[in-house]
Amino acid sequence: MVSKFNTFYRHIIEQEREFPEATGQLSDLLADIALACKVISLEVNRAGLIDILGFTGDENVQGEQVKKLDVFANDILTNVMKQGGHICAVCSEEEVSFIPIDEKFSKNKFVSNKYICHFDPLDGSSNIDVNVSIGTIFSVYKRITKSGPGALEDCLQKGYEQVAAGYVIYGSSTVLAYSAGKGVHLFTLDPSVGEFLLSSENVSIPKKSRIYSVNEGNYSGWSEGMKKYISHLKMSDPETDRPYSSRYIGSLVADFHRNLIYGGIFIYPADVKNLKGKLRLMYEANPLSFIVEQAGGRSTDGDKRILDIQPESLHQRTPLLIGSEEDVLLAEKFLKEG
Ligand code: P6P
Repeated sequence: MVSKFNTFYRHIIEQEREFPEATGQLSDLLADIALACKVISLEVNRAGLIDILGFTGDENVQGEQVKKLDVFANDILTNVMKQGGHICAVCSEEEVSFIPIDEKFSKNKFVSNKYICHFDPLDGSSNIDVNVSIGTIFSVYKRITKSGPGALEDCLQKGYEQVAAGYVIYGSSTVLAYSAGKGVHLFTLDPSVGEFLLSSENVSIPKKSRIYSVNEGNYSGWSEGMKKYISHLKMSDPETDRPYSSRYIGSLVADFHRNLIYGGIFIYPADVKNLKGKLRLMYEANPLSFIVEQAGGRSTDGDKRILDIQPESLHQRTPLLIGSEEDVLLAEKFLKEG
């Protein structure tokens, strides 16, 4: 339980003071992201009331029907980032390529655009029309190139290079989770004052759980090892807390957030339809892996640590096993044994 009243901005400023070299730009950048997500939260919560539901008729780079709220969230985040002046490139799951941003967008010439951001502006958007929780996922890296607009090399860094990452879940309440490398902290939006208020500090994920989260509709396309692992979880053995409970919302941020708090393993493995898995490395796997490791959990593709994967392209996909450390280790063992 949190004993002190604190806002997201005050919290990141306090964290900033622990980094002597901090210039305050990362704090401002994170505050910009929180601002954009407050606006998105307002729209998501009004979506049922105004004619923003339904399809724009367009398709995104993933070939998925784009919902109007996806477009709205993408535009808000991109524009807030551009105006903030702290970044040299924006990479969005909704955009075919990265958006380079030159210093000219910086209102204050002394603000160097030394970061880059990756976003999944509204993950789980297929659930918008049925009032299931959806979310924004974000990831921040320091640029590699020295100045001017960002380049592709700035955008294709390994996940362990992230300086901050987090997500906002638009559910029964709007909750922001982030880490800047010193633990995972949760904030709940108080719409009456328009502030994210600290609700949990230094969140840690239970080392072992009784919850697994996977789309069992893909069972026939799984590897033998994956089939054996899920069957193992379903067997009755009180000594090893089995059978596990199956919980699958179909909205990654919602499934991840539940597992972060209660413990659990989320798996989206490779299958015959998705040979590289379905989830995106840069927009989903890396930021959530940063968070889960900061919370004491584990995240791999079944073989390699997600944060160690060298990205080859912006939209590349990866199998993902993420959550409670002991559960992920056991799942890896089944997958490797086949
Ligand atoms: P499936 C939503 O489209 C998403 O990207 C994630 O939020 C979610 O975990 C996954 O896809 C669900 O995929 O194939 O189970 O519907």
